[in-house]
Amino acid sequence: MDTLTFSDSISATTRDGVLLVLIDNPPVNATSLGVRTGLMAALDYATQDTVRGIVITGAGKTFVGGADIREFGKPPEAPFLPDVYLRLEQFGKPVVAAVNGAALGGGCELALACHGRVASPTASFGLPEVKLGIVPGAGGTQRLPRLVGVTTAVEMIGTGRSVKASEALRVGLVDRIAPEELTAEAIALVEALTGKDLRRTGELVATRISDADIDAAAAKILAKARGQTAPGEAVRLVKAALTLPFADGLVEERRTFLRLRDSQEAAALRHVFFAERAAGKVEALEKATPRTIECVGVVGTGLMGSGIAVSALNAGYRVIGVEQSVEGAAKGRERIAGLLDKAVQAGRFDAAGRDERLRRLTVASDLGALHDADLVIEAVFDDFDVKTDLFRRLDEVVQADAILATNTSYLDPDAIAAATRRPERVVGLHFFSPANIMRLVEVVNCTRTQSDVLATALAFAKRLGKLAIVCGVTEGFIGNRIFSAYRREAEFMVEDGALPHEVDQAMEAFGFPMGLFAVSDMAGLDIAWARRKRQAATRDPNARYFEIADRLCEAGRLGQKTGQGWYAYPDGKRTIDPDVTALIVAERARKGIAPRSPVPGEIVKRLLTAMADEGRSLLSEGIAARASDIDLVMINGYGFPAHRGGPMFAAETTNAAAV
Ligand code: 3H9
Repeated sequence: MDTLTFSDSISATTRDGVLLVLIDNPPVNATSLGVRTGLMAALDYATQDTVRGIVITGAGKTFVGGADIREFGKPPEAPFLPDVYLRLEQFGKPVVAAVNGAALGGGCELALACHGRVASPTASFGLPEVKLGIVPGAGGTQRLPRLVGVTTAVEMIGTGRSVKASEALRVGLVDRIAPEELTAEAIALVEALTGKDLRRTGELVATRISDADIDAAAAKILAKARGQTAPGEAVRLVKAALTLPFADGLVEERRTFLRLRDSQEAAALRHVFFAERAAGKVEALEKATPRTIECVGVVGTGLMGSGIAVSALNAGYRVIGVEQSVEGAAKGRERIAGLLDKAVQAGRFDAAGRDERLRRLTVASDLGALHDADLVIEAVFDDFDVKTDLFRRLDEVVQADAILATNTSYLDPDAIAAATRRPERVVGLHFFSPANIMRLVEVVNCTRTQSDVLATALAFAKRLGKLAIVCGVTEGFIGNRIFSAYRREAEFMVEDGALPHEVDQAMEAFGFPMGLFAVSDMAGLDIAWARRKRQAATRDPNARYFEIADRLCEAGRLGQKTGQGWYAYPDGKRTIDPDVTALIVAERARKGIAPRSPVPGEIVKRLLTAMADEGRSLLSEGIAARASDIDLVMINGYGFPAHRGGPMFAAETTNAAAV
């Protein structure tokens, strides 16, 4: 069979008069210039009488991962993607997409422009553009609602959620799933369509549903947008598919796409996208081979431990939980089963999936049960003596090549490792609560951690579906150190003249889901108070110290759980409390501080600067490998708005006066 070459990334063969077009543009077959010109050339070729129709598929495991994000900083070059797809849709012979893997963004739009779609069982479809701060720009907002209805389209495009092949079939996004012979099924569909009126997606009429239904779907998305522009624009464009002729809808979509593509929000989210890819690459580990992990031990099955256990069960591991008593073990098992039940209710898997996971779980009451574990994660009370004693005992019961991981938040993992006979097999795995939901894990490379142990911890976190960020040993690791700097600066601002709710409102307007003082109230003020008391003896007496938090705790205001903290909570609703304001005013006077109200933009600027300064210290100390790792930690663990790019990115780029 002769191969035709249409560009550097588009080739084709013919079978039974059908042109089989292959998009081969590694790593993800993005629609770079060569793909666009090649598709145009393939369409030119297919006008010949000998060609009956076209099947388009992708090389490798991806169909098409979308537009080439690396081209976004440059002026667009013709042929433009919407024009390629429009020509394809208007083509006089059947064009069928054989979707062999992920069809995302421009890849999904390609499939939408075809006259038929056949998917492999592993295919997925999505328009994730809002996650990049943009909207689909090659017809997605106009074709998807015409194909699957406005409500589904609003939800998919507004959130950027992908759907698997089975859901795509259910909503009408694909015509068939081909369990085995994808190309043969696609050719069969070309044959079935030959000689018939072709179903051109752009010519369909989007089913009208009530405005109330659309608004309800849109409201859900906008409530989560937290000041991000793209989701609202996406919703507006999908709604336009109901009222505007297709051609006008495309013009409006393209205009919006180009405007958003050049926005600060899109630049920030592109930074996040590439930061995530960079985080997985750890220079020192290129030659290290991860060890095989089959069985994971989790010591302590409280809130954190049960979440870790569920994560490991979801990833297919055998899990052995350990508690101190038979009753504790029974309760631990119940807690884990409860989390699995919740996942079933949320539709993540079915009851059979839960039962299968439970069969891989043992919860025991003695450490000896961990004899077979390849990796043991401790999630016990964050106390140095408790942890070192546990590690000493673990050292005795586990195999010589088993890895020991500590989930400590603040203790020194090097000191914990030193309690064992093999500190080189100890690593930190700092999960965030709830561990079965939160995506971030700080993987702590302790001073003596062996490189294959670190590589194993990273591979393990990746298999859990987590975003793993490697960091060195320091109190609080990356996240809590930046968070402490953020909190310290916020507190100093309160002393200097701002009120807690003003700080919170400024950060919420910036995009945090909750301001810092509101978060403290939710978490409880007593934990930090206890830490301050522990550190009192070693604190530098000349360092600036914020006493207002101590005064609140002394007054029994420990946060939401006591009904009062930085705020009051009559009927559970957060309200500004004049007593707190009075206390702040009195403390300022006692310290001789002349208060000054912050000027607009000052709160955000000072807090970003404090975070970025601490970030630079982490970099110079070698605790974090790159600034973008710090951004990812704060976005995924501390609610920093992704569309601001993280503290390091934002401090460089945010115009404080504009926020
Ligand atoms: C769009 O389509 C706009 C249109 O509506 C309008 C146009 C007019 N471009 O994730 P991985 C690189 S916007 C360039 O580890 P996986 C990535 O950087 C786009 N590069 O692989 C990495 O490079 P490196 C909408 C891309 O197998 C390598 O590929 N599409 C792109 O785990 C491997 O990536 C999206 O947002 C790209 N579009 O997952 C989809 N995508 O090795 C974004 C990836 O140098 N992509 N790279 O670090 C994904 O979700 C995943 O990459 C995918 C593969 C699921 C495709």
